[in-house]
Amino acid sequence: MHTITAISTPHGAGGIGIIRLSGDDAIKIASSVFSSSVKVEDQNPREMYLGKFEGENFEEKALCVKFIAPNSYTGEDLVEFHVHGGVFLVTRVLETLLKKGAKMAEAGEFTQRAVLNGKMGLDEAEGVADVIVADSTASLNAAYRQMTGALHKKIVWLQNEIKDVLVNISAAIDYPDEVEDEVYHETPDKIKSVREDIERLIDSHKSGRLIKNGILCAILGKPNAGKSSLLNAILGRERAIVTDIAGTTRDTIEEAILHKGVKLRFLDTAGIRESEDIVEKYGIERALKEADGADVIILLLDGATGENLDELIKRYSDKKVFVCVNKSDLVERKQDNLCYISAKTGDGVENLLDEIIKLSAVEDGEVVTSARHTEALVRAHESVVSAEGTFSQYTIDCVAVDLRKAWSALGAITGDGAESGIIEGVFDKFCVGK
Ligand SMILES: Nc1nc2c(ncn2[C@@H]2O[C@H](COP(=O)(O)OP(=O)(O)OP(=O)(O)O)[C@@H](O)[C@H]2O)c(=O)[nH]1
Ligand SMILES: [Mg+2]
Repeated sequence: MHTITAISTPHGAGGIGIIRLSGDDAIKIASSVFSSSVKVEDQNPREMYLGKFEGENFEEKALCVKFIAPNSYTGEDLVEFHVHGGVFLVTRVLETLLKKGAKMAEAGEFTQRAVLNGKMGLDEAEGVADVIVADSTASLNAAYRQMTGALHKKIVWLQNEIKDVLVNISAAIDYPDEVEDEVYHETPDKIKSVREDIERLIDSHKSGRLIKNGILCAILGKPNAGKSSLLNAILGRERAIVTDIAGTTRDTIEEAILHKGVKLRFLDTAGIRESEDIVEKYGIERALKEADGADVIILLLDGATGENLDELIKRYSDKKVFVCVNKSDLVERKQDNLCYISAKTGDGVENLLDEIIKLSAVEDGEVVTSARHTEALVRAHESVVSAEGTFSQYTIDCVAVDLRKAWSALGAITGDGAESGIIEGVFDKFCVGK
């Protein structure tokens, strides 16, 4: 493959800048610009050498490390230069390598080559991208597991199960007298077990999505219920304006925290009531609209006055709704069946956060965090369900057609047999240099 190059460290001044070269001419190009006590060709792979990088009208003291195919990130010959992390310098190094014949790498092209060279599956490459953008312990851990092949193994295992059934079916078609009974006996159970595993993976996406994107919680309630006070109590700082005037908050305010390694995003909203004030009306419309996109609704009641929020509970019946009575510090007689908090004293707030993060808890096994993977799993599921239906109604070779479809749908996850359009689409989202 032609040799590509890119700056792999972020754009900006830093301690070091790393420029990568990968492809057939990587060693040759590196050798033409870098000199040390040992020529690049003779250097030991994976060992750093201190030497001189010589560009047009400049020199730099640099470290060089080479990797020889297939033992590199891309599976090709790969060289990295570690230089001082000045924007001007790093860019000059890149320009030098381009002049020497390397081509500028596209976004994610190093990882794309790793996939094409069989160093990792498509899903593992997506895990790499997720590790880079992870912003919570939970999302980082999920991305790490995906990058190191946990989901990959599961998908390959499912594909092998399907392949086994397909082999049996073709044996049954070719030698009907010898194997057919056995196949008829075993096949439904095997297909059922594949279907159940796929269902579990699809279900895990509910938690996976929350782990990856954070759990969006909209705080809703009547004016003065204490919504902004609750946001401030959660953040531990005075982010939103709090007054005893009903209708203080107009615009929605979003802020995020990490609670026990999980990212929680909170939306403080305008208090819901009938209003003639045009600005407040807009605020209320916005509150309801943004809450429609939330994962969790925290319905806050004012414990000091008591009120009815049935209408809101009905509107969000398809979501996880936590109904909380605020201002517990003012409530004398508490009812057993209600959840009390106090935004003022902080009472019950930690408990509420604990309850919210339980939504992202994964029972066991692998968790699917990607919408692309879920979509492929849904397609695989449809075909497996159809195979089950076909098995009971028609001949066994029809089952094979459906199972082949399921096998291919699973392959789109790992990249095994995936069309090039799918693979390119995945790498569009990567950064240059990865
Ligand atoms: N005693 C007590 N007062 C509270 C508590 N939470 C909020 N308050 C008071 O209730 C009043 C309204 O609080 P806000 O946080 O502004 O209420 P809000 O729901 O954001 O109101 P709007 O923005 O108008 O919709 C303020 O005077 C707060 O100090 C609480 O837990 N205990
Ligand atoms: Mg408010």
